[in-house]
Amino acid sequence: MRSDRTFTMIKPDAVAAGHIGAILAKINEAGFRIAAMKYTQITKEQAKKFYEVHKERPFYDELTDFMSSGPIVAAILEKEDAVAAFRKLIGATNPAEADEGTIRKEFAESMSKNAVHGSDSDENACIEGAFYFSATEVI
Ligand code: RTP
Ligand code: MG
Repeated sequence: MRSDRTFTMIKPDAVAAGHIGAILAKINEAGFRIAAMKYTQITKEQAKKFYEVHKERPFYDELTDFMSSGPIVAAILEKEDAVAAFRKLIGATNPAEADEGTIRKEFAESMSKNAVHGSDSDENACIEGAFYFSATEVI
């Protein structure tokens, strides 16, 4: 399992607020290389599949409604220890607890509308990247 890749989505709240460019700039400045990128919108069914690990959680329905509510940017990013480095860059799930300088501190509205997703393990980064990109779409 490679450890230099993670998967991210710029979520519908941040896309709707016009933050795609600013968030990509922070990702660039932090030294991530973009290996794949797509502007797209997923259906409720696709969101339920993507977030299947959370299906027993109380926020599953709200989360999958939200993630299918508007366009997103999906991307595979490369950097050494990508998963941990990217989760540090995005900050805590709840923006009220996110450190200064993190993407969620700057751009997230709330716990549910929290601007970005970042994979939580190398294995999930691989699974989540494959959900959006075929092998030939990863450069
Ligand atoms: P993500 O997967 O989006 O990078 O966020 P995360 O690891 O920090 O958080 P996770 O526990 O995986 O939860 C996935 C997303 O579900 C929403 N959530 N809402 N209302 C709530 O209590 C609640 N808890 C989680 C968030 O949008 C979170 O990013
Ligand atoms: Mg997560």
